[in-house]
Amino acid sequence: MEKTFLMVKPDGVQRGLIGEIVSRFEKKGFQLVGAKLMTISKELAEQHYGEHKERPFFGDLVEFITSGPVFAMVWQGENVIHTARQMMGSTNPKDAVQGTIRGDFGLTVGKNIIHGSDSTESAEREISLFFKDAELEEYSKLINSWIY
Ligand code: IDP
Repeated sequence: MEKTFLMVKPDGVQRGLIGEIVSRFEKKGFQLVGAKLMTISKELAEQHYGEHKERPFFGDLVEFITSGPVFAMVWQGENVIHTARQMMGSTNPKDAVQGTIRGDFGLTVGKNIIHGSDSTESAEREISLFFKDAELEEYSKLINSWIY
């Protein structure tokens, strides 16, 4: 089953949005297979956002993502990578449609509440950056037979 890496950023944690965000993915039918509250080191932040290291906002992005705890998660389900990105909304909350997480709760691109992997390759890379295999649970839920 497809897996993705999702993370409530420090602004989302501070604003008390962990429960709201987890709830949206649970209600959609996705299954949580790993989660932890953690503070990201500068090294991990630079690896995670490595593709943006030449961008002018890279320094601010690393500073922000390490500024307080994040809630890191792995979710699984059919088409979860793409669907989670749709549920998050556009990178800039001003363009994100209402009903999406960024559309409902965010105002600025620098504090856009949630991260989600954008491809199969980035999902695999990000899951292994943040989680050891032993931190991911494999379990079946009876409700899945009412979803699939
Ligand atoms: P994504 O988070 O929707 O995948 P990316 O383009 O991968 O978007 O950018 C990573 C993060 O960098 C964004 O979520 C946002 O917080 C931040 N970011 C992107 N563009 C800008 C910008 O122009 N100014 C400041 N921060 C930005």
